[in-house]
Amino acid sequence: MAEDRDLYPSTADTQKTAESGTCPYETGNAGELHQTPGDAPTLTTAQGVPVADDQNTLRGGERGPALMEDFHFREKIFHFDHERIPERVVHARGYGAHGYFECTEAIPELTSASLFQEAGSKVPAFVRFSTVAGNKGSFDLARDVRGFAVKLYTEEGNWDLVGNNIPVFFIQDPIKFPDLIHSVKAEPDRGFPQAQSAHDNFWDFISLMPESMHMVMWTMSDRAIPRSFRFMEGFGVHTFRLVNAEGKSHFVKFHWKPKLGLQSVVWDEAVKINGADPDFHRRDLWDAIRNGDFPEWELGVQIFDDAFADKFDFDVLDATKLIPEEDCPVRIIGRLVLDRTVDNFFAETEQVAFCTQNIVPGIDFTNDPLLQGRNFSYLDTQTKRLGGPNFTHIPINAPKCPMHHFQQDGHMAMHNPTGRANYEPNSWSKGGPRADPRRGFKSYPEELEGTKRRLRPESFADHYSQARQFYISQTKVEQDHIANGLTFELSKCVVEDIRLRVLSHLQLIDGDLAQKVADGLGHDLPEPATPARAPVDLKPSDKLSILKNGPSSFKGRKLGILVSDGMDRAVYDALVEAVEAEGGMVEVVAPKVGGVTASDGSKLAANQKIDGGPSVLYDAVAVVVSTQGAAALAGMLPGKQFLSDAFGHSKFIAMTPEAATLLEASGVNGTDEGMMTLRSPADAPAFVKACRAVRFWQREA
Ligand code: HDE
Repeated sequence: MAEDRDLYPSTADTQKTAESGTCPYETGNAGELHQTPGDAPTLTTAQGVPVADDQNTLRGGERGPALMEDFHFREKIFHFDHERIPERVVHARGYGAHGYFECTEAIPELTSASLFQEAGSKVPAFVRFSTVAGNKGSFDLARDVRGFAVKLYTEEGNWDLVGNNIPVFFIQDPIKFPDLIHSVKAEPDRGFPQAQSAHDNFWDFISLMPESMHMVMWTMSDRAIPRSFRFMEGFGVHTFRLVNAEGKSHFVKFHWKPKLGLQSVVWDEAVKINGADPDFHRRDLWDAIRNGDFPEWELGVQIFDDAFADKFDFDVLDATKLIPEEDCPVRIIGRLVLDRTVDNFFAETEQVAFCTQNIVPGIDFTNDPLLQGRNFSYLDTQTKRLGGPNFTHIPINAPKCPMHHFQQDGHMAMHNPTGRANYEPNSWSKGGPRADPRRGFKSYPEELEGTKRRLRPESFADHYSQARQFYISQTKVEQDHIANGLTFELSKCVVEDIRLRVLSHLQLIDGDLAQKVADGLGHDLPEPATPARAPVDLKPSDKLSILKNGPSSFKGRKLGILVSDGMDRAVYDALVEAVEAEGGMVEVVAPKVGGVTASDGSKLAANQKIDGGPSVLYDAVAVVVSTQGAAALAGMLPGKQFLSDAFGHSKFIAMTPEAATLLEASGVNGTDEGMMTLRSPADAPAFVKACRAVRFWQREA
């Protein structure tokens, strides 16, 4: 039998044979690169034929023509030619990781969904974070919404919660989605700009779609430039239903809350990070998981009923509106932990197919029109992107619970049941699976009535009140960033009428904001827009601000330490110790990647050479240098920028006294409480404690 298995290995075994194994560089066995053929598995063609020479094509004569019969060459090139699949039409650039979801509070009174029945029960999860507008090869820190798509492999099928890091959306009706996306993507005649909304087409569309004003306030805020996927919230956006075993339904909104608190970067930093490390977010996720610092989110639910929905100021089916947490608190019922990086980016992150229609018994849709429209789009787009209806056979998409159905054949069919019965009902004795009304999915029997019409309900008409609520809920620093974001984006619009049209909407949101943006653009304020319904004043909500929900420690953050030859090793060691005690990370930046020699003669390896490790890559910075080292760095542009940028981005900065020359050369005049001197190792803990606040915002004011 064992021999049979070797002769006819399963698909999984075949895949294993093709694995190249662990990289010898990672294991420190770089010598393995020069293995003799006897040490490694024999290279074969896809048909399993052993290959004798993978360096040279088959030729007629030494300098003669290549021969068509070279099946190894043709197969290799043919497969390479077909390696790419279409990128996602939106959310093309993304990064995924594996983990699990654990129920921390059972809610059987609200839902029969299997994953919420018992505190402590776990299901596997796969999460893909993404940007929306940019192509697959664009940069991570575009000003954009981030996708937060979660696939939970439950005992009763896959549940996909395909959310974003912003709790509302631009549009109310799915028929406008192609227009929205066309407007934000590269303009069709010129093929640019890439991965940005700062252009005429986007703002032209937005200014003609007042329903987008609330979402625009979010995308112009620092929510659209998160520091890390690990420090951002996720939202299901739509109102869904939870249905319990008795068939009773409650409305629900889903929230993912990062355990590390919220944090974003500032715009100038985002622009520079995109140059310094276009993969900043994916690298951050990879590094954190590989370092065992597993990112974690709490799953929260806002539960409400028809009575709440009826007295709520807005329509709970309108995806451009949120329900403030102060009005309906978020109840924490679980946690999501990402603890495993992907093994193969294409197989997992690229081929994962999220579909909003993937729900499980105990969860149901509402009549949110956007959600209903999405239910069509996701299944449709996967069929095209992954080449046919059998994308559920791909391991990352396959449920991890038993599956029995009569779907068959099609391109690349991997599940091919044996036996005669492939229809239902049938009269064969073991005629295959049957529907089970006791445990099968049942749609909530919501009563429906109405006339068939194309319309936008009156209850969707207020487009400005929640936009204003968002703005007044922000700190002064955040409000300034929103004004700056709008000013920057609109200044990239060539057509003045578009800028003025946006200003006419901003006046309905907040007069001061409109004035600031008008001043920034150098325009007089135009007449305010005429709203379909006059906005009302809503109470501010602290939960809408990032800075009011920031971290309480430096955990998960990174300190960049700029060092030079002759540096004080003890000060450096004390910094590392203090950061690690806090759960943070340290990266060493040096004039040369080979590292430096400290004053005590010890060697310190560097993670980055100074021009590859600008301060924008770090949450806070320290400069531990000798007098000569400081003078040498003061003569290098990246050395000076390390400090001037950290200062300009309101970061906490610590320096040994010898760094004075560099500080002066960097053009930073004077010091403030966000800058500290490291006179001895004993000063390190106080500095790291100060870093818990992440930024010294007083400097910006
Ligand atoms: Fe999506 N969206 N979307 N979207 N969306 C896609 O599906 C669509 C919307 C979201 O990491 C596509 O597989 C329509 C809201 C995420 O693979 C596509 C409408 C929210 C992802 C699609 C919306 C999202 C997508 C493209 C308006 C937040 C990435 C590739 C009715 C709640 C998933 C794909 C991943 C991807 C359609 C609006 C989130 C074309 C028609 C609202 C996170 O099917």
